[in-house]
Amino acid sequence: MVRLILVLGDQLSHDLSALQEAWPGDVVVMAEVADEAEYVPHHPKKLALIFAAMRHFADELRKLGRDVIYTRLDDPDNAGTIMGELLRRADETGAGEVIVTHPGEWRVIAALEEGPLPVRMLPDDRFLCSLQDFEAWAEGRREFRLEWFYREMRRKTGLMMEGDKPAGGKWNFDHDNRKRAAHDLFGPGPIRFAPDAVTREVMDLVAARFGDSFGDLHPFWFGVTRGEALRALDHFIAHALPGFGDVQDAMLTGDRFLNHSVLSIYLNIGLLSPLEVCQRVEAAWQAGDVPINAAEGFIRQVIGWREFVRGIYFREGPDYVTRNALGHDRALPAAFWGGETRMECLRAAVEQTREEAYAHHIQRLMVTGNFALLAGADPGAVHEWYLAVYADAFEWVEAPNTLGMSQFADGGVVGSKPYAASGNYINRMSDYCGSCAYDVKARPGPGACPLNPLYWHFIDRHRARFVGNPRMATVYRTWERMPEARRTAILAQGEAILRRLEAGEVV
Ligand code: FAD
Ligand code: DLZ
Ligand code: SF4
Repeated sequence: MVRLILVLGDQLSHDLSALQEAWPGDVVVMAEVADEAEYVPHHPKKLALIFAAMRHFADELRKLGRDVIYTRLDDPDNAGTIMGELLRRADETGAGEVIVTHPGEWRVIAALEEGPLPVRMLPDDRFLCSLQDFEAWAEGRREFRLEWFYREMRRKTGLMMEGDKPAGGKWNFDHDNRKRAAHDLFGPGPIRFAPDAVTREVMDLVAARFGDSFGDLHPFWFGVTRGEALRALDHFIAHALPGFGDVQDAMLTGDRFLNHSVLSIYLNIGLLSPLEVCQRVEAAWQAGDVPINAAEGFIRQVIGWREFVRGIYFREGPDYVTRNALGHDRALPAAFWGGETRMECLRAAVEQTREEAYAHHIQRLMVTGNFALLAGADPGAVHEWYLAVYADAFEWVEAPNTLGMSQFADGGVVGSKPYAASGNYINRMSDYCGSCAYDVKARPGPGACPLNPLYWHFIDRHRARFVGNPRMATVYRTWERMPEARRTAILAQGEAILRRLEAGEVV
């Protein structure tokens, strides 16, 4: 009996478990469908990346002798959903079973499980920690902390290990990675690829169907094949990795990428595997080409954070994305969708997001994420924004970062304290404040940085929840030591800014 091997748009790996399971005669099904393209308003660059990479991958599979049935978005018979396409192909081929590698989103899993076709889901072994192994690690722990998980992953993979000891005598070189913004930090930037004929055709389709969505399609410079992704990896290792750790927390107006790898777009759709990327980074360190803090810092992000958030997403279950521990319910300010703002940090992060479908971690966490948190924005709306606007956004990785790490909507599953910060943090780590309409150092008043009163307003309104948290003790001591009159003035200004945001006024 023929079986359908479903390959989703973020499963473009030749060693995918579903492809390995295929017998001669099985048919690979790939489909561009409206349902996936429209469930959030994806950035046009993200859509072009996924569809162009899917088409190139299907061509590669055919060249390898696979039988592939591919549905284009503009196919007049396109059923519009993954399940609809599977049913159509099952009808055509007489297939009685679907084989798929575990999808990265509960919504897609439910659609497959609830459909009329028998579906067999195989583990996604591109990840280094299986869901069972994460469960075993998490079982019985009072709280989940990245550092402990990361050490297990180092031991498990053997990456940067000397016997059972971490290379260099320390697990974590993060304290070396706190350089502030300075113009000598300018990084080399990611490698850019010219779109070929296949990609240009996809771009025309995306422009015609999704041209009104938030985000610039042009210039499109992402790689869309494994070969290009490997070149992007080589480029990163040769040019940006040596300085990776030092500037991990910096932000600069004139440099959107600094020394970040911009590899998440390739890792998350399967063009690169996390293990091969880390092994290449380890080899560069062993060869003496990159310092230990750079190699360790990078590997920690990939085998630590990336695997950790996936474990949490699947462990916490489908309701994770609806959590709202802090009871925040304001609309997301229009500035997130390109509306006017006088805040330079926010304007710069949103502008670059619109143009690149990319922002680095500190921009996501400490600019857009921090502002949404302090403004009390509905975490569901914040989640939808991040899922839509970044080319690397898939729910398994986006949701725990947004709802957990950034918005504390999960009540502390991902992080032990909220990532809330005043303007001082942004001033220390970036050059944004110098060209801002607001003064980051001013006392409460119309020209003062809004993040400062919003920060203290956040601290004050969530006092009951956080005052007992040892990691927040200094913050509450500082707040409570301020003269009463000053606190009252700060809270009044914070309240006024929140009212203005609610009224849709420009902040
Ligand atoms: P680098 O700084 O070069 O880091 C190297 C790699 O480490 C990344 O490619 C990525 O694979 C991994 N990594 C680093 N930090 C994390 C993290 N916190 N969680 C998971 N992997 C990590 N990452 C996504 O891949 N998709 C998302 O949708 C996404 N949404 C985010 C939303 C918010 C609110 C925040 C705060 C972070 C989010 N991240 C997300 C994590 C991180 O910001 C991105 O992985 C990173 O910016 C990607 O750029 P890069 O490849 O240049 O990363
Ligand atoms: C994100 C995405 C988009 C935009 N389009 C498609 C598509 O048309 N066909 C497809 O198979 N996959 C697509 N994807 C990826 C899926 O949404 C993805 O598999 C889930 O989000 C799980 O990570
Ligand atoms: Fe952002 Fe405040 Fe600095 Fe302006 S002054 S860039 S709003 S932190």
